[in-house]
Amino acid sequence: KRYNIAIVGATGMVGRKFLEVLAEKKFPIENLYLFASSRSAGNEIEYQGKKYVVEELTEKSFDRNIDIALFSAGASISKKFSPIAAKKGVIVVDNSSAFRMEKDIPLVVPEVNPDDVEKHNGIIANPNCSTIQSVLPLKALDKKYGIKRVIYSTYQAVSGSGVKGVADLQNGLKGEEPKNYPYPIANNCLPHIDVFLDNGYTKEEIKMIEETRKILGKPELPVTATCVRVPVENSHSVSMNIELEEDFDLNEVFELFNNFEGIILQDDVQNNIYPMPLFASGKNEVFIGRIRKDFSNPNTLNLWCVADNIRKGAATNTVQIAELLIKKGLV
Ligand code: 11C
Repeated sequence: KRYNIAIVGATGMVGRKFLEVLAEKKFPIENLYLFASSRSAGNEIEYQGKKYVVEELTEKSFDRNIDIALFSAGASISKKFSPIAAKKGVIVVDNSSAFRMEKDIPLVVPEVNPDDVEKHNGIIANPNCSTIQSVLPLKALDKKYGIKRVIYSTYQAVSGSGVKGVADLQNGLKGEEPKNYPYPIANNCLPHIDVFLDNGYTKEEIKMIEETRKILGKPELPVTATCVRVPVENSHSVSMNIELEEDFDLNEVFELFNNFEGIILQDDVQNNIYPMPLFASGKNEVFIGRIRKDFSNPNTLNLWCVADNIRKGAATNTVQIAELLIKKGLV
């Protein structure tokens, strides 16, 4: 069987990556519809040798027989158009933050909580990029030992801010003033991702905390985060300090990660083997390394987790959710 697929935000960084990933995975597409704002309408995009004209997204866009719509056009577009699409029988997989924390909307990472898709009411949310990569190792550990507390420190690439972030880094390296960030990102680090909230945290940090709890199904899990933008073009890195409910054996932990779908273990420090953003870029997996005991606290370990934020952190995970819907016969 083949499916009618729509992409909302088709001309953006993630929208284009959707197409790349769909093609790589040979996703069974019957008809493909590309939507964007009026500014991009009329542009042509090639998919598997055929040219498609980008249409302006309107309330009538979903008056066709569309099975699944992949949205990545920002939270306000998702808030307005996802319910319209869902009402017309389209299953929306939404990459924005619009619905992630809504009780009746599943927030899914297919390797971690695949069964949550079954509870959907027309909309499924794709988590924040830095959350997605982090919950894979957490799930592997939680199944075996139980997780007690998590401390995240992130090193996030400028592609997380879209083309404007990448331009700030590239132009900043040539000496130009920043246009997207409040300070230069070239040769700098900004402990500031998304807006600051009244409690002193950024929204990105709160997203990581709340989304982790929801995906793992542990609403009370103590989690804290410091999110930092670094002068790296693509792929986010996360330093994770994880306290477990019980003692663990490091070799057993290596084994757990080796056998967990979607994780690639890169941990051989004698030979300088550890994950790095430069080499994770272009890949769909989550890379884990630098696994070691935290001697300052019982039952605690440190690890370093790297993934392509536009692939596993966005497009790949969204397409995997669409594949999961098919696999489970939900579409
Ligand atoms: C960043 N994590 O790196 C953000 C981008 O909630 O989907 C993704 C924002 C989101 O800036």
